[in-house]
Amino acid sequence: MPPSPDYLPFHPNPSKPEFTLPTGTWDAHCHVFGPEVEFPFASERKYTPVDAGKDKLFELHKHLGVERSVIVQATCHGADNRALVDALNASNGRYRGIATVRPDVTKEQLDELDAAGVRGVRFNFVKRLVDATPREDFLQIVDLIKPYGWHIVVYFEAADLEGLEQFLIDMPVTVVIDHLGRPDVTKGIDHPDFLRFRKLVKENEHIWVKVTCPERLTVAGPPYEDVVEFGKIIVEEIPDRVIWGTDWPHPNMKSHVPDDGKLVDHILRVAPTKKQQQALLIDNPTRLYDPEN
Ligand code: 0GY
Repeated sequence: MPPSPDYLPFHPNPSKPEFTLPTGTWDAHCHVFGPEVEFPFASERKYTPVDAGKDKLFELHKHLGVERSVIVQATCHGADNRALVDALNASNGRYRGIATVRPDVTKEQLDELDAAGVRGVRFNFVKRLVDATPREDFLQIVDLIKPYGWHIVVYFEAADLEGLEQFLIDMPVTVVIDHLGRPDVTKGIDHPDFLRFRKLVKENEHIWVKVTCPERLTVAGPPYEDVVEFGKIIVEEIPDRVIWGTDWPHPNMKSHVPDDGKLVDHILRVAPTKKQQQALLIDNPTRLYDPEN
């Protein structure tokens, strides 16, 4: 199947970042797509991306100076985690994964995912990406993954936070929220919606935030000036529970093709101090994804 016509491919030639990433930096949110001939996309998918396999990802990380990474299962692969596991197995133990599973997942499958480096599962609430999953299914999955010490990654739109808040507060495992909770950046950091989000993450020690996707949240476009204050305030308010990632290969981008080098440089604006960078890029993701080191 050809790529969706309204979907832009990833940047063919990203710039070299001006910011030299510190040794041991984690890209804690990226994906692998296919290649489709080897790892077909799921029949229930809502979009068909361009192929973006593990070799391309490894190449990008080398170019950017990223050493470690967390590959997140994207909805176009459904609960078929084979492309993810294949990439993890090829990473020589440097990469971790976030899988998608259904409540009927077996212990053998979970064992295999864990051995490959999976450390969590993703619950997706974004209506354009997935059909709704009953809350009971999510709770069953939490029971299954808890013995492995895994966490959950949640993806939702800002408007859905109110209905989800108690569910997230009650989670008996660590919760990592994707893309700053997807705020409406035209409203400002002191708008009641983002204040609700800030309060939630400040008051709940088991909730972490990905300071990711300025390219997705922006209305103004590059260099994402309108997103800076959102990332910066979260880094300031919960410095020990934030992680960063590229979101390569940027599925469903329609406005522009993000330059991954520039996305690295964006870090300097949301985490301007060395201490903040050390926490965001190294110490926090290491604690979550490789606590023995
Ligand atoms: C992201 C964001 C998107 C897609 C997915 O799983 C996915 O398909 O997460 C999106 O379209 O906003 O994190 O890659």
